[in-house]
Amino acid sequence: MANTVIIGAQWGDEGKGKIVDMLSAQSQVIVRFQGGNNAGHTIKVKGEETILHLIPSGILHDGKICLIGNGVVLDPAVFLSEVDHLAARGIDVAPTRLGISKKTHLIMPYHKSLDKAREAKRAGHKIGTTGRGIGPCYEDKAARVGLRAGDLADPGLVREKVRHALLEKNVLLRDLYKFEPLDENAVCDELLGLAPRLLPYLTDVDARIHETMLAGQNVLFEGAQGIHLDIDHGTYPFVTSSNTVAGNAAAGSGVAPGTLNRIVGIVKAYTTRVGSGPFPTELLDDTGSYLRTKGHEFGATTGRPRRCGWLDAVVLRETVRLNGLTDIALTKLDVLQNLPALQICVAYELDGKRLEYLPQEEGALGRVTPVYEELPGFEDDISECTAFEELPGTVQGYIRRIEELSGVKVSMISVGADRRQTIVR
Ligand code: 2SA
Ligand code: GDP
Ligand code: MG
Repeated sequence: MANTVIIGAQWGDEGKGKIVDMLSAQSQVIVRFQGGNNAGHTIKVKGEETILHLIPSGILHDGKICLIGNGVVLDPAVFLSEVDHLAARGIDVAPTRLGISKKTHLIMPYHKSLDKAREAKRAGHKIGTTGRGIGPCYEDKAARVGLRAGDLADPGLVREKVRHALLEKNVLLRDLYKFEPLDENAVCDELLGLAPRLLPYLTDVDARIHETMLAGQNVLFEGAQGIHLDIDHGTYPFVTSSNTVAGNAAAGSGVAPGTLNRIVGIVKAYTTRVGSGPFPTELLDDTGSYLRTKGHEFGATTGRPRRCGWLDAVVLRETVRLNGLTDIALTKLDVLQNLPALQICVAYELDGKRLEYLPQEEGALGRVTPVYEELPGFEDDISECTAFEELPGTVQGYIRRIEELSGVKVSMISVGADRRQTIVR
């Protein structure tokens, strides 16, 4: 299988958790390389659902090593509660199989306050963040004032960095945003109180991945969110604060780009988006509600209803180009059952011109009109199909059309949330 990167090809929630869980069987190490607990990755095994926000989706496989890379932003309390939750279910979460890079930046209480305060202030043009402090934490990383996991071993350094941070953040919170300022000692004591439990998990993630690769074992890189939420290439400013593109699997975990040999794009058979921002194929009608209800399209972290729409091949082609997809895993195909016809957006129209690509000027994507191609719908229940040939001809046609439009082979087809409901071609 080689070293594989899994990325969300659209705006997130494509079913990355399910596919990472499945491919973990063939990997020794599974690594998260960006984002934080804004992510909600769902895995279903024999009817039992697990939602992971920080810990890699390989954790349900005995003996696999799960690592959190330097590109992630980590909320210490959320990490420990996820550990406790899994441990209570009998899953091994010992530091021997779970590690955090010493270079991983920590989400602090003032990051969460600032995230919420800024969203509240953006009345009318909210980004729709998850409120988990993701953006402010990455801001501090870029400003070179962040706390990193490795700092936990040095209480003096933690106190100095928190004091420095609060000098600025409390002015913003109190005077600009009219939010509660934070107490320096309380912030430090809370974090340092968690340190004894966190320190055993700290490790040299990049060195461990390197050793795994040298031993000829496979490493799986688990992307979060989706390509069109990328801080550089997404629908800016309605994006998350990290690079979600496959290239960041290298920078966000500390491996050489040449070691990444397979890039799998997870493509939902339709499109969803949670939060604000342009979404050309959005359906604000009964079909959109049908997809939301049948696909259970509600945020796995915040519970927010997801916006739903048709598959967008323009979005998909850009994902193929930005990431060099070697293959596609097509998910939630079963959700399309019983729709009279299926639409795929193949191009846009903007100011009377046909576009085959996403316009890059801010706001322009919000003004395009999708150009649709109609394909026949299907009525059969496909959720128990185990081979491509068992799928109805119309469904096979839909998959082949996606391959033609994207130029990439659909090598996995997901027809239900459970691990076993996957067709491998
Ligand atoms: P943030 O919190 O700063 O990263 O928010 C910025 C934008 O990124 C979007 N975003 C997401 N989009 C889809 N899924 C995500 N994870 C959760 C899920 C979302 C949830 O699995 O359902 O529960 O609401 C995720 N995380 C961030 C976010 O909506 C903003 O548009
Ligand atoms: P992720 O963030 O990409 O991991 O995706 P989420 O977990 O946020 O959302 C995907 C949802 O779809 C979860 O509830 C999954 O259990 C579910 N799911 C994944 N694949 C399929 C599928 O093929 N069919 C159906 N019906 N549900 C699926
Ligand atoms: Mg999700």
